[in-house]
Amino acid sequence: MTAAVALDVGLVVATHGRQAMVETPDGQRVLCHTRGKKSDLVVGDRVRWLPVADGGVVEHLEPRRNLLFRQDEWRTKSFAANLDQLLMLVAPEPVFSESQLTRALIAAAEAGIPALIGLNKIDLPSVDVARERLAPYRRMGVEVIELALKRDPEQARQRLAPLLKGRTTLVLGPSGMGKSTLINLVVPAAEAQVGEISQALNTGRHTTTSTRWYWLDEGRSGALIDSPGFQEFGLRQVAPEQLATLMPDFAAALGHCKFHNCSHRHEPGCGVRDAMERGAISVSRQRIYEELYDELSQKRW
Ligand SMILES: Nc1nc2c(ncn2[C@@H]2O[C@H](COP(=O)(O)OP(=O)(O)O)[C@@H](O)[C@H]2O)c(=O)[nH]1
Ligand SMILES: [Mg+2]
Ligand SMILES: [Zn+2]
Repeated sequence: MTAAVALDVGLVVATHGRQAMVETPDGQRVLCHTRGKKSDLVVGDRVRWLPVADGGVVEHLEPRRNLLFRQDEWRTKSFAANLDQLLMLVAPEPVFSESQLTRALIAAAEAGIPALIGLNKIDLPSVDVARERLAPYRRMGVEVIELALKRDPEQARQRLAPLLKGRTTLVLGPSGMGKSTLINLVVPAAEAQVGEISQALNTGRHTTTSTRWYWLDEGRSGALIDSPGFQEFGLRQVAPEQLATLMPDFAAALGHCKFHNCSHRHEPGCGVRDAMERGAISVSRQRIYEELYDELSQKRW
């Protein structure tokens, strides 16, 4: 028997510096320290830990099923691990960035994590513009869930319940889209769940600077992870040649290019450009592809 087998298993529900709040299978929470200078643990990690006088020490990280992260030029920022799905929340107002949406979807595709889009605030008159902007995403097979989290919470709850049930879902979205409204709607005693963690980890109760794990049900079968908003969403983990394979509308047009290493930008006999001309790929998605291709082709310092 190896030493690891004798250790207790646990789920990381919050991290702060070199500390991690680890939840045991029976729901106890233990404040653990990590060994080494810096903790690489993220919310959703499965670990093995050892009880010590004032809590625990994380000894071992179990292999991750997946990890959602952004890779900016200078640093990697992990969102969470072992996810069943990503829910990208957007709204007509404030106007969301389609580039950010696409970047998040590409990062999820690269990590092998299914993604859904939640369109919130459908009670606003500007919703038609937002629907129009999301039409290409629907066409390429991304499910778009229409919600009015504040205006029609009952409808929202009914719509979301079957999608969230029994799964671990990371909720991402720029600020102002309704993430807090969503958490408060579907998570029982949301404030209490994070209040305890914040107190133990010594982080402010209302800060949105840390990632939080919320159980959806008493049986602890489904969970939401709330993550702070982001400004940049770097995708340096993706090679430019890989981009089209991670964008479903582009991927559907692959396999017909004259050149096997076609960048789908200016080569003759390009199947992707044919698809663009047929209107199968939206103009905004073309623009985002170009922008990303350039960005990812730039040499790192
Ligand atoms: N019109 C409208 N406003 C909403 C709806 N849901 C949330 N909001 C508002 O949008 C604002 C941002 O919501 P919040 O949950 O704090 O967003 P967060 O920044 O993503 O956490 C708040 O003023 C909410 O009241 C909705 O269904 N309709
Ligand atoms: Mg919020
Ligand atoms: Zn091509």
